Amino acid sequence: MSQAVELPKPGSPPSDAGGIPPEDLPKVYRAMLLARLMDERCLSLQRQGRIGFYVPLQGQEGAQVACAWALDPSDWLFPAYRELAVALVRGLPLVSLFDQFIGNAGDVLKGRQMPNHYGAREYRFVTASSPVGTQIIHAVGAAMAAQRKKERIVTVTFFGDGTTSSNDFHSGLNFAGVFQAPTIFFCQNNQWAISMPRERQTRSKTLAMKASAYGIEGVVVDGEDVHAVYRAVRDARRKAIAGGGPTLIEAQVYRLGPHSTSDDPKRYRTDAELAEWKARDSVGRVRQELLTSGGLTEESEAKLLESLRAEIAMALKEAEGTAPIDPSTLFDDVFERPTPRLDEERAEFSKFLTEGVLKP
Ligand SMILES: Cc1ncc(C[n+]2csc(CCOP(=O)(O)OP(=O)(O)O)c2C)c(N)n1
Ligand SMILES: [Mg+2]
Repeated sequence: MSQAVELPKPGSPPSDAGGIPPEDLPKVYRAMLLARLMDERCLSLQRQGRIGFYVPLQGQEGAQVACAWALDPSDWLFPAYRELAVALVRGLPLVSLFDQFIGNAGDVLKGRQMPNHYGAREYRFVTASSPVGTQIIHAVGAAMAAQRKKERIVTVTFFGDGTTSSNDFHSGLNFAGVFQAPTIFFCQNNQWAISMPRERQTRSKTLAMKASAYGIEGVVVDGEDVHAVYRAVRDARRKAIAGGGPTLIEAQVYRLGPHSTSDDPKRYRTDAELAEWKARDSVGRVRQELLTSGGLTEESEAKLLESLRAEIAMALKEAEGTAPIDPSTLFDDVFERPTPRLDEERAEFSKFLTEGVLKP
C-alpha cells in the first residue's frame, strides 16, 4: 500500500484540540453505529433479493459523520453514491431511505432512480450521482448562485479518489477558484476506485495538491480521525462563509467492504491491507475514546445497539408493507402541466395495466 502522507499508527489516540465537542461525541458515535448497522442490513437485504442494489460505506463512517457534523442544515449537499452516513446525520428518515431502496409508493423519487440513489430536497441532500463527478459542477453552480443571492451558506460535494481524474472535477475546481465559490470539495480517498488502486490513478503525491493548480487551498486529513475531519470542515466552512473561497479536503479512509453489491474485492486486494486499515477504523477509535472518558460502557453500548437494530427493523417493516409504486406515475412531472397527448398516453397505459392490451 503506498501512502501519500504518514498516517498515525493503529491505536493512536485521536487528536483533540478544537475537535468534536465532548458532549456531542456520544451522538456522533450513535450516528456512526447507525450507519454501520444500516450498511450491514442493506447488504444482507440485497443478498436476499429484497433490494436490487446497494453501495456500502463501511470504513468511511467517521469521515462522513464528522463532516456532516461540522455543517449547517442550511448548507446544500451534493453526494456521490456512498454517503449514507451523511444522509443519516442530515436526518433523512430510515423509512424513506428504505422506501427509495425498494422503490415503493413512499419513495419521494417515485422509483425513477436506481436503488441507493436517494435524495431529499427537504434535507438539502441532492439525489446521489452515479456518473462520477457530475455532482461537483452542480455544487459549484449552486454555490455561485448562493453567493449572488448573498446567502450565508456553503455547498459541499462528496466524491472519491478516482473521481479526481474526471473532467468535472477539474471544471468544478476551476470555476470555484475563479469565482471564489463557497464550496467544500470533500474527497474521501478510500484508496480504491473499484479495482483501481490509488497509486495507479494519478502521479500526484496527494489528491489535495490538485487544488493548487486552481488557486484553491487543499488539505489532507486522517479521515479515520473524527476530530481532524470535523476541524478541517468547520474551518473550510468558516472561510467560505467569510468570502475566503473554496477548499479541497482529502480525507484518507479505506473502503472495508466491496465497491458495490456487484463487486468482489478479494479479486484485487490483500487481506493484509484490509487488516491494516481495520486497525485504524474510526468506529473503534471513537468507541475507545468514549470508553476511556466514561461516555460509554459495555452495557450502555449493548443497549444502544439493540435500540438501533430495533429502529432499523421497524423502518424496514413499514417500507416493506408499503404498496408498490403506481407505474402510471411515470407520466407525472414530465411537464409543469400535462399536455393532451400525455393524458392520452396515460389513459392508454392505464388500460394496458388493467386489461393487458395496447392500442394497435
Ligand atoms: C463518468 C463515469 N465513468 C465511469 C464510471 C464507472 N465507475 C463507477 S464507480 C467508479 C469508481 C469511482 O471511484 P472513486 O471516485 O474513488 O469513488 P469510490 O467508489 O471509491 O467511493 C467508476 C469508475 C462512472 N460511474 N461514471
Ligand atoms: Mg475510491
